[in-house]
Amino acid sequence: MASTPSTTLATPAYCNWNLEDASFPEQFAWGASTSAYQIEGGWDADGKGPSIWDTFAHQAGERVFENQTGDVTCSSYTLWEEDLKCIKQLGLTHYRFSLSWSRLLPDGTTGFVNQKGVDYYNTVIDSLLANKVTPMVTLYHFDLPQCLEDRGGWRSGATVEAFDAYAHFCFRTFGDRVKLWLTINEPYVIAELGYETGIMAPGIKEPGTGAYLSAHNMIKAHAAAWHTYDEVFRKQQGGLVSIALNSDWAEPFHPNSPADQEAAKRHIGFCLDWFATPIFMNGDYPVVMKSKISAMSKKQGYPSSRLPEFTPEEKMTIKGTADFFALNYYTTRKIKHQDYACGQPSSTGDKEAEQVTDPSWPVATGSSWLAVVPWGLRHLLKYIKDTYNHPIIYITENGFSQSDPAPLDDSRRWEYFRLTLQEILKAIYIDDVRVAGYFVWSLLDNFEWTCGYSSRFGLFHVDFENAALPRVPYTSAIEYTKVIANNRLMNLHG
Ligand code: PNW
Repeated sequence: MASTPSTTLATPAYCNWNLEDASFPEQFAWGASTSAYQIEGGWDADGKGPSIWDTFAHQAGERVFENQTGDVTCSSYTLWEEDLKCIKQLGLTHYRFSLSWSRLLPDGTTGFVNQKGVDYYNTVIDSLLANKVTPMVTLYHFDLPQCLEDRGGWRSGATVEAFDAYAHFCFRTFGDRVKLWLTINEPYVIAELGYETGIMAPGIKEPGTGAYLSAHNMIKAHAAAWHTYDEVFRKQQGGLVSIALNSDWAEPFHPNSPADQEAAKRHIGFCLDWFATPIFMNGDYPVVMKSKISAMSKKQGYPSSRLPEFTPEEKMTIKGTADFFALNYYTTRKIKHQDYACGQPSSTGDKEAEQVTDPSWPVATGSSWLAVVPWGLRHLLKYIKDTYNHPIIYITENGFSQSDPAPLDDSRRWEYFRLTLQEILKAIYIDDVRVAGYFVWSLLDNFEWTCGYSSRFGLFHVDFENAALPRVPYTSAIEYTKVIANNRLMNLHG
């Protein structure tokens, strides 16, 4: 069971500070991650209800690259055995996947349970365990049941209750075997891209209010689910529950400019801390968010802050509702202070920080936003250690995309992984950060949201033109297998 890593964090005697030779801690979790909508296909198979991503991708208008959809994608709903082969080939100790809420509960409520959906996930979980692979299960990865969105989605308190009931159902149904749970994947991305800019499903454009309101409800939903686990299931099941938070690392554009230094802090304040401060610290939003949004709302003529408030009871309920820290890290930004005088409300305006990518940083070929900055992860890990009371941290996503068509020999990309793993070793052995595991995004090339199939994040290549959807390892998969088998980076010359 994944609790604390069993090794101490001091320098092992055999580590001569050549990080090429240092081992990862014993029991280190080596994983890969996926999510239901991105890999399963079978969008309406066997009684599955539609999710907001089914609706969003089916709407014409180039919301997704070339109007592609996740209708079939890797077809993991029917080809699970193929995925299992990939997992076994890598020698993963852990596999992170998500449950499709509307495959289990077609209208989002526990009023009707789709047994075929339960059977599917039972097969996945049982075969992982039979192969000594620990499942890490995300309850919700962007694919809200459409029926719930029709009643307000994450802007409505009703979704908080529905999520808690769904979580209860999942803990009851799968919790005898699943011991590592994540409630929500990247509430930041859901809030900002789903309910503020509308770039992702459900495509709501409510700048200045949509992100804050939806995030408010997601934090409450997470806390409710954690309490359900804590009160009803923990004693018997003995698992751990957290939430997967994404964050960039941020550096001031002008290192000596106090304004840029503050803006860099706000970049993290308005992303990671937005969720981590209430959940890990005090049940409330970061002070910097409260003061900025309140001042900006006032300037814009609002009677009160556009950031909702938690009641004292809610704060008590939210505080301390995570059993470990789950971090998704992809990139780093340089941040400039930027005055926002415009009257139009927007969450990015509230932050008064402009993000710039250093032109010297390489960019992953499949994602224009993904500047490759491995050392940013070390800084972020240290920040989490110092800010959130030295938690156990699982890096639940990290990866680098290639554009389609992608060569199987992706040695350059493997170099990015290697450099990243070296930074994790520094975090563990030099900074004393308690990193308990690392999960590559993603096991397979898959439906990369608005980029469709043009952006390939997989350790395994999937040929989407071939009806059999064959999975073939990239060089990165072969190299990752060696790292996992040895529990350390291999010396380049050895
Ligand atoms: C994550 N950004 O999303 C998700 O958890 C995955 O489903 C996704 O496939 C993966 O990262 C790669 O994109 C993100 O714009 C989406 O910074 C957007 C951003 C970061 C993460």
